[in-house]
Amino acid sequence: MQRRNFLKSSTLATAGVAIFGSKSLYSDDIFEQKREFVVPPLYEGKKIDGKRVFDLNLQKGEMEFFQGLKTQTIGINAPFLGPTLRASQNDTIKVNIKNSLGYDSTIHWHGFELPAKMDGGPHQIIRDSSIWSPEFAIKNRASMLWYHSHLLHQTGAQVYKGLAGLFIIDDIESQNLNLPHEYGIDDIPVVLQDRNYNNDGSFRYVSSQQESMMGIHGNYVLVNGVIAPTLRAKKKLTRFRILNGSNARYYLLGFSDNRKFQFIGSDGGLLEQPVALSQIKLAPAQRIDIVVDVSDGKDVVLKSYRGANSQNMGMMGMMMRNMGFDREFDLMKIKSKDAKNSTATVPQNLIKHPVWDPKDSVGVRNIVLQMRMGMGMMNRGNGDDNFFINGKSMDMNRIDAIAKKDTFEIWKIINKSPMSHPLHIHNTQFKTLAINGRKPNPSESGFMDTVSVDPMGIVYIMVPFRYYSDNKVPYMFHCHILEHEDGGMMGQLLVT
Ligand SMILES: [Cu+2]
Repeated sequence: MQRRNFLKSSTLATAGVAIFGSKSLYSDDIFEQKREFVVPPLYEGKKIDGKRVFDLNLQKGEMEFFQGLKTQTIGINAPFLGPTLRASQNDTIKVNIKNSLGYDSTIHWHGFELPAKMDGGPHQIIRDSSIWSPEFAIKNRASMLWYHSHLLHQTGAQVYKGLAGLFIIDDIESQNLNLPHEYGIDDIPVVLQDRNYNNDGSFRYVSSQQESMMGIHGNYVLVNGVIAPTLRAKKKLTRFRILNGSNARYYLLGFSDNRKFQFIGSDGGLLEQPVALSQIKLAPAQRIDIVVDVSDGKDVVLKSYRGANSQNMGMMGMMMRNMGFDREFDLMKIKSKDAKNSTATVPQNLIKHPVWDPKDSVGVRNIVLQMRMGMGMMNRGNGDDNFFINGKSMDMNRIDAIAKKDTFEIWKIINKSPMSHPLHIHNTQFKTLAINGRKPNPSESGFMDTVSVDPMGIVYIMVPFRYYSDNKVPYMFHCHILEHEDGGMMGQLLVT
């Protein structure tokens, strides 16, 4: 079969013939299918008794990622993924989540500062056919957060099948900035997720020792659930809020003509000032908020450049590069010949960040990330875990850290393994103090809930714990390579 016709055929050829195994599909051909860009539906809930109420249903579904081939999926109010929820700072939200999956699940509010029992982690299981209704006031500033399954040992598999969605928070400060902000018009959400498929079109999840070690890396990248879509830009100034919703893959994002974009926001919200960049690395679970000028009317491709995995060392790094993980590849095309003039702008000053002095922290907490390499990697869960924080793998019955509410801690995250790990801490938006002995540059100075630590690297972050305490129910902190999280690289944090 000619490779350029591969995507057109109704059956998937051998696993080796896929975008990362076949360079030709990465040339001009990947957009041949002319798939339209899909904007996830916006869901702003209903105001009931002063609360913003959302009704979500975790359900089974079916998708046709490839013409004529059905893929069994799961989603939220949809066959795959969920709606973009939207609310404002200071809103109290209530989310009625019905589980119609036929098995247990959870929904975690990634990036939110919220009460521990509303967090949706492994302790807040939503049993099959039951409803869980978390309720909390939104404390976070304007930002794009997300929600996803967080069931112990099952997070990777459930997110892979589709249990994830976006959450946009607005605030008055950001609304006064005149940034592009019309959802789906000039403010475009982008969820990047790589997937593997079997010949019958079904998802192929972890099936080798290598995949459980490195995390699953798919041969196809879905953009809001669509492979290589084309977006027709409506405005000459277009904002993209991009989530790396992949289980394990890092991206080095940029545009095919190397055009610069304005990087305006990170995980937890806007930066103080925009930073002009032509490439930016995005680790699993991280988000970026960027504004791109498409007034030249030319087609341009959002792509991932070589170097996304260049930090990985030794045998691990070599293996990842040999498997083509570090290849450059296209994600989506942007056509802008019909884009209209925009009245939005990117101001020189965005918002003010509070000044956090490391001297105001109560101390330094060491977090050592380690993994066991080699044979036995396929054994999952129940004491066979291969991933560790401070020498221990996740145990729901053990509290690993106790922090005090209304304090700052400095976390010294030490990676003693040959691959990068994106460490995520629940219930906080922190700031980076130092990366491998250097100060963060302006593009690394935003609010984050997930920070990537290079192999054998050390990152210092300053972590606030605010608003809520609970003497019993912990929050999680963990690697957001979901196969590592499920394999034990997770700990429990009590904020008292
Ligand atoms: Cu990891």
